[in-house]
Amino acid sequence: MTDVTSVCCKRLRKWVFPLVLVLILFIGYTPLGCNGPPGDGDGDDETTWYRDADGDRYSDGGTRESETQPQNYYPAGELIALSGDCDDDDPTVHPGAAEINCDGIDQNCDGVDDCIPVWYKDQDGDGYSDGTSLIAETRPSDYFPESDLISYRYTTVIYA
Ligand SMILES: [Ca+2]
Ligand SMILES: [Ca+2]
Ligand SMILES: [Ca+2]
Repeated sequence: MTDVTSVCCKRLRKWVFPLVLVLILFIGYTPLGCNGPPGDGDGDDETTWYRDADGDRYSDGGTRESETQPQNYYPAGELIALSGDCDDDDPTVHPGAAEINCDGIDQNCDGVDDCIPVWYKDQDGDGYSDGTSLIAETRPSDYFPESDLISYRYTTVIYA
């Protein structure tokens, strides 16, 4: 005669113990349990990443929260500034970049394209410049704008 209790215990050992083990492993890697390893998608290891699409190390201020590094996004420690890049498609444009005079592009992201007038030297006043030019806000003595001269040359440029 078969012992019912003994058969029942064997079945219990065969199915319940593996089931308990699977449950322990499952709970260990879900939000119900401990934090899983970085990159497991459970959201416990999310970092703020800052966008820098042109690689000039100035972010345009765009961010993402993610456990893994998205393309064109960097951690704060790898960037010079976390915002302020007014053209994140052009690495020559960012705060502190050298401004090119009056080219229609705001290289240093200060909100304006610097447009300082260029003056051409014509000391004797005959309408012909000797080729010396100067970039300054106000007209220096013996210098004239291009529109006032018959001829000018771009040989020498002096920044005031
Ligand atoms: Ca950038
Ligand atoms: Ca840029
Ligand atoms: Ca400019």
